[in-house]
Amino acid sequence: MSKVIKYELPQLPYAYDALEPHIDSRTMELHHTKHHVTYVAKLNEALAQEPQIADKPLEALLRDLNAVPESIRAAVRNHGGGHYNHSLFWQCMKPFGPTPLHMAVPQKILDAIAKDFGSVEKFKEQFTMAAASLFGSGWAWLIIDGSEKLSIITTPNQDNPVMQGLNPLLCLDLWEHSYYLKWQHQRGEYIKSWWNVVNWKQVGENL
Ligand code: MN3
Repeated sequence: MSKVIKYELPQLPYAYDALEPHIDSRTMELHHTKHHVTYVAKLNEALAQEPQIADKPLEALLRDLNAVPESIRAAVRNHGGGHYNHSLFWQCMKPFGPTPLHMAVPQKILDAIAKDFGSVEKFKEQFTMAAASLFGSGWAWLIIDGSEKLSIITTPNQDNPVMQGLNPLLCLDLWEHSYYLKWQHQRGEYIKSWWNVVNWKQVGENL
């Protein structure tokens, strides 16, 4: 019998209040213990119905959703996507440090961004614009494709680049639950604030 993978809520690599004042403690706590936890529970629930695919790693399921039985395909897409996206999102942030940007960004990612966007500042401008103009709930991503080219994409709901055969390096949650308590309708303020807590070292490791 194949082993059924039971997903668990990952621990945050920092305290709920560690991203203050850029991302508030209450939002982090609710986001982690109410939203993310639900994606995990519903993913487990779905996979329990089709145990023959439940030994496949989540990334493999998301890369080939057509191979997931139709009865749970939407659940794996939404809740599996939700679990994957939030797990990456937590890692892509870290407590704010006063290190100048050009020193915080590892050389490897600095070079890759310079090649495809001109500079980190230009990349940030483009990413911010893409994130601000996404309609409704979804995510903004920095991705790398099969030919090693970096680009910015947005996805609706809990869809992600893995589902398109792309590899994510950095992601930003644009669902209102990730900023509404602090910023209400001002998504632009949330995005601006979020840049202060981006974990560039992790982005470099994702490359
Ligand atoms: Mn979220």
